[in-house]
Amino acid sequence: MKILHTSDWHLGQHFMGRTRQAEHKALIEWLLFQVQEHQIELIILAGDVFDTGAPPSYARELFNELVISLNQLTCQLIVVAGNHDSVSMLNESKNLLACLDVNVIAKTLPESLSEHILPVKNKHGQLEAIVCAVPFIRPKDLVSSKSNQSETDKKRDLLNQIQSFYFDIYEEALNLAKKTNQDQEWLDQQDDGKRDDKNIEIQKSLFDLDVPIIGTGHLTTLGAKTSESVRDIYIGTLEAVPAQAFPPFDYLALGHIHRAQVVAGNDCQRYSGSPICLSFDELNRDKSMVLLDTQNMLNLGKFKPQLLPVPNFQAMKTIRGEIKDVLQELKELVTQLSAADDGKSVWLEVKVFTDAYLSDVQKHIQEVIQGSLIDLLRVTRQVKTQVVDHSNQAKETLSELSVEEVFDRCLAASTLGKLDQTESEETVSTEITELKSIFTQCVSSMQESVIKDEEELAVSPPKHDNTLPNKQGTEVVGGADA
Ligand SMILES: [Mn+2]
Repeated sequence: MKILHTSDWHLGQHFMGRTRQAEHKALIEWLLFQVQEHQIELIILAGDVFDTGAPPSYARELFNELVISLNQLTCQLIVVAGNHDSVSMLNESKNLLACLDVNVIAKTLPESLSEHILPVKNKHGQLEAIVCAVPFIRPKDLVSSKSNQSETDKKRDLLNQIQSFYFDIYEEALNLAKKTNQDQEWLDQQDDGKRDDKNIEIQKSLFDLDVPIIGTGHLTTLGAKTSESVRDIYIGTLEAVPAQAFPPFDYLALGHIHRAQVVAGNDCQRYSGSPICLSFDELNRDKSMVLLDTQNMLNLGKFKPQLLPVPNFQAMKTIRGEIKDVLQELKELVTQLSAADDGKSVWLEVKVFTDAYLSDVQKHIQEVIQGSLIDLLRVTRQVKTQVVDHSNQAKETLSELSVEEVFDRCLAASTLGKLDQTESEETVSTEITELKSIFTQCVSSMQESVIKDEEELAVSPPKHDNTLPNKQGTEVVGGADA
């Protein structure tokens, strides 16, 4: 049986003012062709089906049409929710979709693990795989947070909870696989006596041995390479889950990271990546889906994942450099496009290294691309004199600098200070001013509370009753945490 792993479709994405409707439509058409071509019987969509919790109607319509077409092709679909998906929105049609061979798992249910275990049968009703369908984990679904826990303890607790959740599901899946093995043994015993050969053969094949167990997840694993469009997700305070936290699935179908990659060097733990570029920094990376064949399990004892390259449905390009080089490259691109004469547009991002104002730069670019098929989506500028001179700072020590000076240095070193941004310079300078004023307020309120503490210590007699809450102290701790 052929199984396809994909993720991060982000149906309904609005990309810098452009719709992805045409691309997603083309993607689904391509996918349906692949289903027929490779006789795919199951698709696992590992989260972020939709870009938002309230996707536009056309995105829902596309998804519904896909469901109908897959059903006609007797291809099953398993969808787990990602961090972009709304649990309630996906659950709305869960029961309806179940009638069409689509399993939707939107929420982690530690109290009913069996909900996450999906036996997958082929067209002939034989068990081919067991899928442990785990969506994006929201910590409140797993843990009840304890008060007075340090960040480190919280992280450790959460990681343990995630790990046990995965292992509990895996164990349940193993039991299901074992149960089918026991049934197999029982059938083997029947072989000794007289039996109806044909019937036994059919029954035996129903309980195939060594059924592969496939896991899913929508999270960041340690060391995974992200891209601009990936919204950082923290499961509570946990920024990444180590690969060792997962049970030994025969295949782990991951979502969330848009660059296709294997995890921890294991060919059978993979991010399929998004099928279309969701940000400019995903360009020049081949987009693909992962094809699995349960036949591999019988022949090799493990899966041998194959990549299905996804065609590019919308040309996108980034041009970067000094303004004169950028303009030159643009002119060449305009000539190329008019020669190709296929009516296909190019979505363009320009990064200029310059000290000039952005509006001037934009004007020059617009002049060159006017009337062409180039659709300019974003211009950013990188200030040439950005390299910070550290020579004078080398001899400085922290104690020589004021608190405000340290903060200014931090700002200068941050992305805000680097001015490589989409917003105008005015927005950025307003942001910097605001940040500085918030920082000054924080510092002065901290200084005030320190003074108050010192005054209290000087005035009040030594404490006798330790059980009395110290309001002042609580506030200081709260302030430091925030
Ligand atoms: Mn995503």
